[in-house]
This record gives sequence, C-alpha cells and structure tokens, in this order.
Amino acid sequence: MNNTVDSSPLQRLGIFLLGLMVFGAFGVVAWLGFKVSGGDNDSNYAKWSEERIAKVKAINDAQVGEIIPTDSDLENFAISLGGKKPQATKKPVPGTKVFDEWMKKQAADQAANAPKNEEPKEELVVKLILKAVGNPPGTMKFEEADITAKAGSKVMLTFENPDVLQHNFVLVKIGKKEAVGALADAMLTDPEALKKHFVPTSDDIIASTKLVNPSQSEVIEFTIPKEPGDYPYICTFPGHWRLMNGTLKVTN
Ligand SMILES: [Cu+2]
Repeated sequence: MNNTVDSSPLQRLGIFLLGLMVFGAFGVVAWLGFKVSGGDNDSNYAKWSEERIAKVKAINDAQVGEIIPTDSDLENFAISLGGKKPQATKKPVPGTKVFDEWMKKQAADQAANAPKNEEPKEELVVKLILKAVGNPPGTMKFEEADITAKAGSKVMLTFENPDVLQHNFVLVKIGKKEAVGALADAMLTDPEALKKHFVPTSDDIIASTKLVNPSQSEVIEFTIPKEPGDYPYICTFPGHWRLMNGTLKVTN
C-alpha cells in the first residue's frame, strides 16, 4: 500500500511558514488588544488609583462635620415632621431631602450648643525637685548634677536642704557661673548679705531661692528661658559654688 501523500520539502516549508504566520498574527492581535485597552500598565494603574482616591476623598469631605444619626434619632425626627413623613418608612433614608434636613438641623443644634471659646487653659507647670547633699553633712553639693526642662515652660522647683549648712539655689545665664560665683564670694564682706540671702545683685541671675536652713525646703516658680542650652545653677553662699553647682539643660 502506498496511498500516503508525499509532500516535497518545499511544501513542508510552506506549511510551516503559514503556521508561523498564523501564530504570529494571533500574537499581534493579542498585543494590540492589550495596548488599546490600556492593559494593566503603570500609568493606567496610577490614574485609576487617583480616581479612586479622589472619590473616597469626596465622600469623606462631604461627611466632615456631620453627625451620624442613630435609628431612633431618625425615627423621632421623621415623626416630628408630621405631614412630610416618608411613606414607605418612618426613617429618613440617607440621600433623601428629609434626611438632609435632619442632618442640617442636627448640625445647627450642635453649633448652637457648642461651648463658646473657652478661656485659655492655665499653662502647665512642671515640677522639679533639687536637693542639697545631706549625707555626709557639709558635702556642699547638689544631689542632681543636672536637671532638664523644656524651653519656655513654667516650672515649680522644690529645693530641699537636708544638710547641716545653709544653702540656696541660684540659676544663672549660660556661661555665667564664674561671674556670679565671684559676686557670691564678694558677699563675705557685704553687711547686707544675710538680708539678701547671699544672692548677689546681678542681671545674670534668672531665678533664686532664699537661703534655706538645714532640714527646710523652699518652692519657687519661674519660667525656663526660651533659648535652649546649658544654664548653670549654683549655691551662692560664699565659697560653696565651686563644689555646689549643676546644669539646667534647657531643651526645645
Ligand atoms: Cu551652699
């Protein structure tokens, strides 16, 4: 039996090329379709995302300042409207005129009942505690080598003196420890020194306590400087400041 159709190599090549063309044509059509439709390319995705975000934003913006009514709120309002009562249900349906009126009425009521501009609240007072070292007695040091406070804040500082000597707390401007310390030492010869609680008269002093007796304490209130930095504090009893000093770290 020899009924097979024999084809020449040229015919086979022709069929092969035809197949290749059909395959390629499908590919081109698919690619074109993808391009024309926009496909899932990045620019389209970004555009669609922007549109979605804009829609959500519009919905959110429309709701700002509005109140979400409860079911009973809506029902009571519908009943109060009497003749305008919606027929199908007693509840105003969101999106209807009645519902919008209800929302407006609630917003107006809320605005009318809103508290008037309140008095500005009292500034926050931060409490700080500073102690003289009491053990061993006569150490002439502050227990805290540094304390921290926020620039411009109001502080209530408690200075405790458990020592056997008298001490005070004097806060001075940045870099003025030595200058004020020298004035403190000079008070040894000042007949008014005790009256002044051994606090020198100087523009470099920001805040100070009186001379605090052993086992006593004093509370002072003052405002922390607005400029951040390291503000020294010292005890201005003559001779103490060289040992008895610390740093108030003023931060933003
Ligand atoms: Cu002292």
